[in-house]
Amino acid sequence: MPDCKEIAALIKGWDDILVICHENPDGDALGSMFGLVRGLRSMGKRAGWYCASPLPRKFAYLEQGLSGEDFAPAHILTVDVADSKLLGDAWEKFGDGIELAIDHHSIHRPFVDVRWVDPESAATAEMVWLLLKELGAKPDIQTLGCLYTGIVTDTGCFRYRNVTPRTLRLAAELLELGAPAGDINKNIFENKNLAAVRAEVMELNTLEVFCEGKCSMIQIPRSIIESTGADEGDMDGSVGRAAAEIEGVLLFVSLKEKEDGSIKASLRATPPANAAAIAQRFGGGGHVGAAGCPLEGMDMAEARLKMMEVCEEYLKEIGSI
Ligand SMILES: [Mn+2]
Repeated sequence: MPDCKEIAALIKGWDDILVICHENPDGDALGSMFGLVRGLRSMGKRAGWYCASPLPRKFAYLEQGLSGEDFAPAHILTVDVADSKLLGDAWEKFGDGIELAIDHHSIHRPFVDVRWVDPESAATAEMVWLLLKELGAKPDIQTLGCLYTGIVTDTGCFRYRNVTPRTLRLAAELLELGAPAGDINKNIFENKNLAAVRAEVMELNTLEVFCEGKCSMIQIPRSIIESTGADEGDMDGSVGRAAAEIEGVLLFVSLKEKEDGSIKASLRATPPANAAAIAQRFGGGGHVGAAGCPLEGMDMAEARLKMMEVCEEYLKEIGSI
């Protein structure tokens, strides 16, 4: 697999570059995408972006001041995309033209020949920062903010186990150059509207604990969103996640009903439990500490029972119950 230097050498010769991230983007997907686009533009290259989903309001600042450009891309790459399925309509639109994938997911499923995948990186934004330095890009404050956003969101503000000494060093460099870390932290972690808080309190009321106290689960039916009028982009799950922080809980599952009635599970795990191991049983994926999966063909009640069954089976397998 090529390393950062080789990827930089490849991109150096490129122009008219389209950068794509996954649908339902998180802070790392968007921070990596907009950070890379800005960095490439600082080198005088023409670069644009594409995401199959609308930009969540809380991340609007990542795009600010960045003019859209209409051009036929000569080179296309993806950032933070672990599987072509996560590209949404970008796969049909641009799939044939994708030449490079930059990603940090350990469960990356190859969809292009040239890949730079580093599961040691806590965020794809770490890799983008290394790449921009290698390229000699001149990051402005907004570029630094994008990269910081990617790192801070994928590490839960530097709290998760994926944080390495390098993560902190790379983030420190961004701060040294002027990334407005305090403002970004406030915007991402301490900034919620009232409807979102009310919705999350209702979520917490659905809390169930099972498997001898080692699993916790909450449900987010559409009725919660509808009755509170909460904007889903403003719900960061922090109230609901209190369920993951209960003493002794190894696995936390949040079941969310989407607009079309389908159910999606988000999982968080504390060692020795592995969230991705559960998600993979349902055709999903993610990291050891956090993962997600669809629960196809199930309504909320069925999803709840099935997930309880699989969690129990899994905890027995790893000897935790
Ligand atoms: Mn990521």
